Amino acid sequence: MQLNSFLSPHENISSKDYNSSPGLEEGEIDTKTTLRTRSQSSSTQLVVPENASSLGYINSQARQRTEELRELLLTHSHERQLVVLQDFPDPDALSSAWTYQLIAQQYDIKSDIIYAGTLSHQENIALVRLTELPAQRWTLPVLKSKDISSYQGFVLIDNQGTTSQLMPVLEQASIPLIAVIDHHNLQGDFNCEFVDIRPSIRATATILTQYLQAGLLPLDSSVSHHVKCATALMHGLYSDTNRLMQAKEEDFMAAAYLSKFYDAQVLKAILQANRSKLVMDVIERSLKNRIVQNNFSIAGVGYLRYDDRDAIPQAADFLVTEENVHTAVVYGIVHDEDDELEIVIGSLRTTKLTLDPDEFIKEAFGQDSSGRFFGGGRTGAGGFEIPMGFLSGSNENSSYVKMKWEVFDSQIKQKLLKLVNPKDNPI
Ligand SMILES: [Mn+2]
Repeated sequence: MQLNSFLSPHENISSKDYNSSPGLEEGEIDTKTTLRTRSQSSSTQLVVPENASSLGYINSQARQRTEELRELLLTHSHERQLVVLQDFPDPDALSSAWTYQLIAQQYDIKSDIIYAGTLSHQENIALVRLTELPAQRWTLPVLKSKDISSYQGFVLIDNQGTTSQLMPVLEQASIPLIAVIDHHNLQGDFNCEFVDIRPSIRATATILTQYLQAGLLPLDSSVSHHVKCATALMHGLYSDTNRLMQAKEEDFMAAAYLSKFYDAQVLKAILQANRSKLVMDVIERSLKNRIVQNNFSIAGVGYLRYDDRDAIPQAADFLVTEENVHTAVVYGIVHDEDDELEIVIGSLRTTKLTLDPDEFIKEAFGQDSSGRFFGGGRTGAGGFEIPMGFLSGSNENSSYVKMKWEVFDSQIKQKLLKLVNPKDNPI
């Protein structure tokens, strides 16, 4: 596939093309002297730096986190790091990771952005191609074939390690987790040097943009990869906030800053990427199979290829637009022909303000034997992945294949309907 060849693990477009601009001198932004608070100080109060015209507004919490990150990067300068994304990275993850990579370069930290799954959403593929975003696909066998001992640590961005297959291998190799930067609800305790998890923010791209604004890497519109990175961040912000409709003040502030650097033409081209026929087919199946109860629309779409995995959230996006539906859940069995692996993958989309996707998914599916949840979420959206264990793997016998789907389909439906149907179990 074109995509895979573009993202061949042997290809490394991450380092040599980007000349880092000179690093800021330490203490160049002195929060104590250059900031004036508008009113009584509080951790979320907006503060206006003197150079606000060029950097925009950032609140004191963001500024403090930035200072902590600066310290961290100084401590780790000259090291090599891995930036680990969820298996199916979205624009928010991809753009945030790239921004981190560019920031870290200022401190002579060389990082590789990796993910184990695939890019399957047409917009994500367009984003990576059009901005030459330096993410690399490292499947499990690729990771195992690498000498990862040359990395002194890894960083999780837009995820907390629960959605990456690479985690166990990194843990086994004793590569330390150095930082977590995310906006999803907290999914565990982290014993690492830097944690910036802010669920009140709608996109990780906002958090990374704040680091830029606070001076970790001032963008320059005459630098081509700065423009591309700003475009990627804008796309990340757009897609995680439902085209800014769910954006909050800080997200708008970040978008305002990025608006001075991004390339509107490129963003338009990314957003206009067409759906593949396979995605259309999955949407069709979701429409045919959906059941609507109590304003929930639930649809199982059967089997789909690994590369088409992103058709599931797109089908959920579509189902939630139906009149009288506030929440859509779409799921299917995704199979990876190379690894003979099968996994149930699902997506939830909701427009109901009082429904917390994170809580809903955790409540519906519970935890596995090691206490791990099958998924979680953020505002308006959530996802889950349920391993199929012994039942995983393809089978020639078509009635067996059909039966296996029916078993999983009814089990998932039953768990969802328990929450959806208030007669049985009010939420
Ligand atoms: Mn995100």
